[in-house]
Amino acid sequence: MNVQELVLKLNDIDAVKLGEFKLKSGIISPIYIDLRVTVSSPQLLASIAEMMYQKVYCSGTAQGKPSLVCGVPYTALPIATGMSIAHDIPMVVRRKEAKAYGTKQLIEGRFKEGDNVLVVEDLVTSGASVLETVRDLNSVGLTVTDVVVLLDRQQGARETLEKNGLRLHSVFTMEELINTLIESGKLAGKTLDLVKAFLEANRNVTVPAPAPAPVVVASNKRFEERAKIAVNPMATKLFNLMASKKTNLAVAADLTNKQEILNLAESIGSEICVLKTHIDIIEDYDQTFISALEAIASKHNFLIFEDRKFADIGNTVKYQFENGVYQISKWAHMVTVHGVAGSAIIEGFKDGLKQNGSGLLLLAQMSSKGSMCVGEYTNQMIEMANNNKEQVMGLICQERLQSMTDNLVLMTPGVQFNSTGDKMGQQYNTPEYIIKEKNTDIIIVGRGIYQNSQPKTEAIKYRAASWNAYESKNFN
Ligand code: S5P
Repeated sequence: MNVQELVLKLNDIDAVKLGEFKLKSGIISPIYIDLRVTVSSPQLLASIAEMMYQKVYCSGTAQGKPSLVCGVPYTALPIATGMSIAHDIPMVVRRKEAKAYGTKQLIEGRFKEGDNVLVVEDLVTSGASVLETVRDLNSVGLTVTDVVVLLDRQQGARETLEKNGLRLHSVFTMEELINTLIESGKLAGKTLDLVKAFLEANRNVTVPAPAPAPVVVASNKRFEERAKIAVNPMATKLFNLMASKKTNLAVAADLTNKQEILNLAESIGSEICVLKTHIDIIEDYDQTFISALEAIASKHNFLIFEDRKFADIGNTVKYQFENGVYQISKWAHMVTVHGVAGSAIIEGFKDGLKQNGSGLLLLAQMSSKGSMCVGEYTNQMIEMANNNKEQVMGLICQERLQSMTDNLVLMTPGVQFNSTGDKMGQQYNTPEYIIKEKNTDIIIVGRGIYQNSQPKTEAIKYRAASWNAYESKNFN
């Protein structure tokens, strides 16, 4: 099959669409090539994979056969698979997002450092997506010299990739596609004018370098230093409290009877920096509970964290925070907030936070199996925290990502010494792993302590494990 025949076949299966389409880069285009439909035409798909392979290895520019081919979900994945099977070249797959749990691999498949990878994409526009793929491959020690695509939309990708030391091979360009459509009478008149004008106007799209891959990094500052950087007053208070009391243990007091919670607080109060409540699970709740808990908190010097997980519109969370039976804003030093409603939710807390100088903890990642707080959602939560430093004191997360700044307190639930999980989706890691490997600041332990027959003895062990892990880190 030659290029003209291929283009007409793609046109026949509706892979070429004319109209108004928003590209990933945000540009509106009058022509859109949707190669996803090729999965419905296996013969054509096999030919595409072969033509792409030939383009790289018969043009004489590529240096020998690659060790691996890399497919990027979704469109290019079946193409790369076809190439891998036909030429017996093992494949790796670059995930769009690293999984939050399990093996946490960004690149799936077996490989060794230094392996050369041929990146296979369906099409390139500006080259930004390819650069992201290359970045992730490089981050695990793989090298990339050649990139093959079916279609080069001729909007700057070739130049951008060249600048980054990458050779781009394309089976056909947008110009060739359009010429073929014109010659066969499939593109004419006003639509043709629109397409031509668009291509001319968007010939060279410059792309900013892709954002760095999400990596777990340690803070090099001690809590005392971070207290000075923190903007939210409760974050400052908590950093100072941890530094002076020498504890980064928070306990989740998920008991349903107020006296049981007070007994627990009294017994472990000396070991913790924070006591976390779920106020709405207490069966015999009344206002006396709060004053009693506050007295214990000031005696033992810990803060009270109400894990309300607010998630509604600003107006509703304002009521939920300040009113109702619990009047949370009056006593909680910190509360948890989900980001599903968008950043305007913060507005609902502004008045209430002033009452206590308290702070918000945004749920950036969750410990439960199948959590949807991953990838772009996590990034958005970090951004929300960075944009609202006065209100947001920290994040609930499972790891410290590069974009999590030192002013934020990072708290991690899902911690136990001797369990990997429960029957309801909870997943556990050890204190050492969370503080030392995942670089967060505070462990939150619930059942590991309050269900133990000796909660105080157990709290002492958790405190020592997480504080020693903190002290063993490298600081400036
Ligand atoms: O992702 C999360 C966020 C939170 S706040 N996973 C969690 O488990 N939590 C809370 O931490 C949860 O509501 C519970 O109160 C505590 C963990 O308790 P454990 O008994 O599983 O240690």
